[in-house]
Amino acid sequence: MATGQLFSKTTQALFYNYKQLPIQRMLDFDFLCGRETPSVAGIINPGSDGFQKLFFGQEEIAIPVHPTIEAACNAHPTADVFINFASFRSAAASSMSALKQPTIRVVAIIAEGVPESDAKQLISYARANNKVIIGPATVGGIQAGAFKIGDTAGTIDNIIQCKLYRPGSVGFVSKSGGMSNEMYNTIARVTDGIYEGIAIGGDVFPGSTLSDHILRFNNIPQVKMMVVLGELGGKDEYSLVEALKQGKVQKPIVAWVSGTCARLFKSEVQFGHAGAKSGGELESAQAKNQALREAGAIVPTSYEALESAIKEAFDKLAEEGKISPVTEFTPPSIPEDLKTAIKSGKVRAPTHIISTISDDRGEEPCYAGVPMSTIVEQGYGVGDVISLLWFKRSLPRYCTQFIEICIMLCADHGPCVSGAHNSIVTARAGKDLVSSLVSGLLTIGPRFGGAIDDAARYFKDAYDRNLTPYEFVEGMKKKGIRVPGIGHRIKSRDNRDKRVQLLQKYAHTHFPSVKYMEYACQVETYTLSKANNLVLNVDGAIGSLFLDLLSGSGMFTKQEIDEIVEIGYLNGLFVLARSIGLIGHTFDQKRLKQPLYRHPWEDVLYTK
Ligand code: Q5B
Repeated sequence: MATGQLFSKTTQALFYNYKQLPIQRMLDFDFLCGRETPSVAGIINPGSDGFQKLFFGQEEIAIPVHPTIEAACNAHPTADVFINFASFRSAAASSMSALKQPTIRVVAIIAEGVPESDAKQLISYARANNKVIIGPATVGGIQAGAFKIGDTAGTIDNIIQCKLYRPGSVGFVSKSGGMSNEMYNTIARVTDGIYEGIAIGGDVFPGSTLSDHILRFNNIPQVKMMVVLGELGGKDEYSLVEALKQGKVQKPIVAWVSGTCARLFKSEVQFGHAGAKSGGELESAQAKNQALREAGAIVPTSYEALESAIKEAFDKLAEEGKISPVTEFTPPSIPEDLKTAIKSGKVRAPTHIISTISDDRGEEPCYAGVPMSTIVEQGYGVGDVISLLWFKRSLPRYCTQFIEICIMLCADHGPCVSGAHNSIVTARAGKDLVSSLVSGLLTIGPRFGGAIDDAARYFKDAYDRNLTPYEFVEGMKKKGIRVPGIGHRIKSRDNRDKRVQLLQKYAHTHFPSVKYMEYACQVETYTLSKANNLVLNVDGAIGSLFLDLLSGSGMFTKQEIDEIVEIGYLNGLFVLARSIGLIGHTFDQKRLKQPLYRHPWEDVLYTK
């Protein structure tokens, strides 16, 4: 790289902290300039690694993510710029760590509020080791058509307008990042544009000074003139005055120190930057402008006259034949992000998912249109929530209470049933909660707990077709199908299932009609005539009673009832309820520190 050059069209950076927008802006700038390689080689996201997808023009690229600065530098030995987007709390430590890496040459520190003592240490280390710091409290810098730090120069539109996608002849340095955006525009209007622009940052102790960059620009042949935008406060501009006096700068400098209005205030004013306050006459904008003027810089009489001063200086160089014509080209257009295009109404895109039960986009989540606050403030219960999320409507309280009773009654049925057994064995095998729960849930099916839907289907079909219990049961037998909802391993005519009785009692009291349940009871009377354990079980009771709820509540059309039965909503009640018990069994085993379960040999019939 030529003397004085900080960057080139092949410069690559390591980006500290994952900040999607500034990284994407760097890559968009690269594409605009026709760079062949992305200017961000790697991202350091402390503690995590992998890849981050970003766009390079129209293509998506995967940029490696590294957990430490060392790892990133080892992986990308040619990336010599470190762009530090750490917070002010960790900016100093991470910057020092980057400066200590042999591969890193330039460190840009974006954070504001880095302690001055830390900044001084960074500066002295960088100077002793021939490294360059830009910042702290900076937006960064840009070499037109080659390399850009983070958010420098703002949006792509601004970059195009300021022709920053190709080099001009002006070296620009300022304290303020915001003002540098403004100046890129001004300079583009009256010259052939920026060659390089740096914002050194507004802190009292910047990592590199105005004169550091001016002296650098002086050595870059492509830079034909320089523009400096200083500000009141500090003495940085005087080192430039000194350099001018010593004849170290041979190219024209147009300079302006802003903050001349400070005198209009009665007391001292602190402007936006930490360093932007006048400590005395010497640090005032007027004094610094005067000193620069006397040292040979072109200093206009006001900020408003700065543009014409730049124009004059540039035109003079052009007249003297010192400006080579810029090769103009139309930069490629950057494809707009889909999100932005949709927002502006330019495009429409098909969605991939349709959802009708809940919405989390507004101020508060809604279940079937009912906001969370209503659910809480109006004392909704779990039954009401199920009613909203499963049935997409607010059912009457007697219905939602029935749902809650089903859940309470089916929450557990001891440790010996299939589901609990599986969860217990899984928990004792050292598996986690979700594995133990799921292993229990997987037993729910046509024999255990998952007969509610089939019970509802068959009872409904038989009742609606006016089949007698005899015709129904014998018809099922002929087809070789056990009647879902009938039969139990331990419950019988003499040991009735209390849950079934409680559900029936509730329905008798609250439901307008229990015709399906009564039909199920008639079926039970018939099956009990065959065997003592062929009782209406909890699945059969819930299945038949839910038919009564659906048809008796007047809240569902016939078509909706058919759909609910067809899709099979009702096993969901058992799944939801029994999850409570399965979780309980899992915790129980873990609390009791139960060892790995092994089934006893004595309990297995080994035979051929
Ligand atoms: N037979 C439940 O059978 C069970 C018959 C039948 C006609 C029937 C059985 C069955 C339908 C599915 C059902 C839900 C497998 C049950 C639940 C939750 C639980 C569990 C808990 C909890 C029990 C003996 C004879 C045979 C069979 C005949 C049996 N069922 N005929 N329709 N439904 N029911 N499941 O006792 O002539 O000798 O060959 O599949 O509704 O899961 O607590 O444990 O909360 O956790 O093993 O309550 O009824 O009887 O198989 O030895 O059969 O009766 O054809 O006749 P068993 P098996 P045959 S509630």
